[in-house]
Amino acid sequence: MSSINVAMIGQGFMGRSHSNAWGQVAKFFKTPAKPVMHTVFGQEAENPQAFADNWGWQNASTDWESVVKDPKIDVVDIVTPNFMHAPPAKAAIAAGKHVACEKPIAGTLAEAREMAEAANKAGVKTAVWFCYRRVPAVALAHQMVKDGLLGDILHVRAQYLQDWADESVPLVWRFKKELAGSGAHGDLNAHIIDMTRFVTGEEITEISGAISETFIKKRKLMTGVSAGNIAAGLQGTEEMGDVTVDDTVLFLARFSGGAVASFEAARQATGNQNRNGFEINGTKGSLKFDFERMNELNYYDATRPRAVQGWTNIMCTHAGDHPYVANWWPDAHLIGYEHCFTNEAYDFLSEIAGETPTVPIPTFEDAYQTQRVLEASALSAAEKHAINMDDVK
Ligand code: SOE
Repeated sequence: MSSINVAMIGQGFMGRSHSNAWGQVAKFFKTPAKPVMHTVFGQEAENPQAFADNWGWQNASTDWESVVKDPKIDVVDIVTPNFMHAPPAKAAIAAGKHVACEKPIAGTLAEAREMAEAANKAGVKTAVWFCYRRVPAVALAHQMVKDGLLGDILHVRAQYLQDWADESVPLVWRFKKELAGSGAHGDLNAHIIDMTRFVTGEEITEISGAISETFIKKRKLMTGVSAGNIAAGLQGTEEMGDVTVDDTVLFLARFSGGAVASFEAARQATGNQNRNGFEINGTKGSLKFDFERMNELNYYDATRPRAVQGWTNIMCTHAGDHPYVANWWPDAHLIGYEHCFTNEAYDFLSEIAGETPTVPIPTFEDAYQTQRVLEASALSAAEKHAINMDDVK
């Protein structure tokens, strides 16, 4: 089997999930080429050598510019905070590399546009890690809508609720505008915008009624380098710093097929850990998904005789029937968060090799469309009126 050299720019939470994916993918999937974990970049203070040793990268570097230009590298994978997506992505594209990048594609719409344009012009393959597309239940929902099981889609509700209300959560980069671009909006709404665009197969055409709020305005300053990992229990000092991004953003939307939609991203939805999901109602039926029960998809078939209609809880764990499942464990043994990244690494390797991925890849162009929706919603919140997506480029 041929091999393909991967370099990863950044570390932290996503660096760990991507390293795991690159390390696992050829063990569980029949990949067209074997990914070699060639080089990882990290800042000196992050100790990239220790990260490389732990995760199986062959080399560590503190100079991302030389890494992305290295002729030995085929794929550049970017997992830095959002403000640092565009510089390595554009440099890698200019060097003719295929590029995978964490979401949201960029901190600003202008950067997202430049990245998409550069990739289109260079003709390299790109992917943005909207990992929830690769949950088998979400990929199944996409297929069910495509197969017409929901009929015409009339109504979409999407929410991404997290519980970061506790003030012990320190001032990680996700709370700083200059590093993240926005808060819950780019971090969480980006996922549910992508997921609903993916499942419905439609574009968002209009945004209205957006509300943006920052409830927790100060958090404890952190010591040391942020691993960006709330769950690891980062420590804060007694000194406080300003939160400069939103923590709650709601908005309404209209899809190209005419459906109306609501989106909610909230960081202080106490009691919701990673409650990321949707409900989609169509003329022939409905679907419900909640990541906190990620192996399940709820389906309501409204074409059945009224007397026997009811919600069906589909366990998406059947190797022969559900996307990706056959590559993991025997039927019914469930998968988790990290599997979505490995599924995605497989799809990107397939795409690079000219094979059809299991479900479509969110390319830079695709992620730029999601970023336009984020921008339109931010405009609607600031200007307090509806925004036609044609006016947001
Ligand atoms: C933090 O809010 C975070 O890790 C996001 O950045 C991820 O994209 C999300 O899926 C889980 O939460």
